[in-house]
Amino acid sequence: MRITSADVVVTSPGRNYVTLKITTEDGVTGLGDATLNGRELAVASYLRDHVCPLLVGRDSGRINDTWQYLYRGAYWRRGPVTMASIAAVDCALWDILGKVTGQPVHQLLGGAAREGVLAYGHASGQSIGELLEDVAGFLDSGYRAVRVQASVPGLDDTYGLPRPGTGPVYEPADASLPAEHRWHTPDYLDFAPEMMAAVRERFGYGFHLLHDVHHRLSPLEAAQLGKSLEPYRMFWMEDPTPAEDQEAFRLLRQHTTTPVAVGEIFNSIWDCQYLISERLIDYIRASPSHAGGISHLRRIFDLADLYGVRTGAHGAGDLSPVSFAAALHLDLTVPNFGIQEYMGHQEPASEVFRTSYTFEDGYLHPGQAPGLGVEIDEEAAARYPYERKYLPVNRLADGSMHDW
Ligand code: CS2
Ligand code: MG
Repeated sequence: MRITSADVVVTSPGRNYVTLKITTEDGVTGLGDATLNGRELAVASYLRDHVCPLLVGRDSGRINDTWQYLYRGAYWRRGPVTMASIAAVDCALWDILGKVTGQPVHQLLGGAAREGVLAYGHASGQSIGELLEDVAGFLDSGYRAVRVQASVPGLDDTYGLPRPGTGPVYEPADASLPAEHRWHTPDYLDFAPEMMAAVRERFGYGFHLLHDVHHRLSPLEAAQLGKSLEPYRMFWMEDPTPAEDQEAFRLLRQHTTTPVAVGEIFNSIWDCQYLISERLIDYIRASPSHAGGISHLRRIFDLADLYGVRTGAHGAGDLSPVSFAAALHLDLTVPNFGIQEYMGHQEPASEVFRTSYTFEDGYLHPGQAPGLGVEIDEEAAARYPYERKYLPVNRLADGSMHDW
């Protein structure tokens, strides 16, 4: 069907989201998430000013050709802004195809390969005691997998912890300037095993235990961490060391059997290729909204399957319900599914995004609604105007910039 319009909706129901809405001549609409946390307007402009004019008049059903047209036609390839833009177009076109055919996207992808999508929740605490209480809540709610993050004694701000009184938000986004956090790796390396020991001692080994290191260690420090966590049978340690230095992951493999998950900041199959083909990771974390959409993420997941790497799609709250739903449709269908992050979206996101996915007994399901199963209420979206926000930055005690 011919595309008649493509519009970008920027809204901030609890946090900033950028959503692409494509409409066809028959009035069928499709949605794609184009949110790049902390740099949202760059993608909104890339779409509005450069991509949307190219979409009008194109056949909405030619998803593959549109992907190649936008990727090759840009000349300047890859990168978070370009690939988030292409991702939004791709997901919106899959959404339209589902609505036109009356099929949920997971059926268009060949149908379910499992009954449900294993989810992991985010437990956190300003202390180990507080963390344990939070873990108990997730286990009582039926979660079979829990990520744990706790405040590191001596460090004011640690990744993954809501600031008191801000609800589940832990990626504090300050309109003026990025919050400056302090980091000290030795304190963290001492604390992490203590945290995991406390969790296992209290709750045992009957659930999956995950942890996000969030890019902060050197390769050798990451190897030390992995070794120290082996007694606690981690499902994974995530982003143990910055993934630009991909050969460095071989050092981790030489020293520890703790599984490694990487990839939420990857935006193309070429970012993932070496770590996957060298079997240097166990889970690939790429997401539909950052890595070129359903079409491209499907290729990444298929490449991973060749090398025994399983999926672990990123699902933080700054990926909108549209991206989250797209991930669930892929999760349901790929042979090498691993786990799905489920941070949830803080209110009033549900005023703007009406979703069809469900969570029950530790498993998610995208539902049977045609397309992705998410609709946007543009009147509600207009009630939450964009506010410039930044992710925090990290500095060491001497003031050197570090990785947040
Ligand atoms: C984190 C993210 O959920 C995760 O694994 O790494 O919350 C990340 O901090 C945000 O997506 C950054 O915008
Ligand atoms: Mg992460």
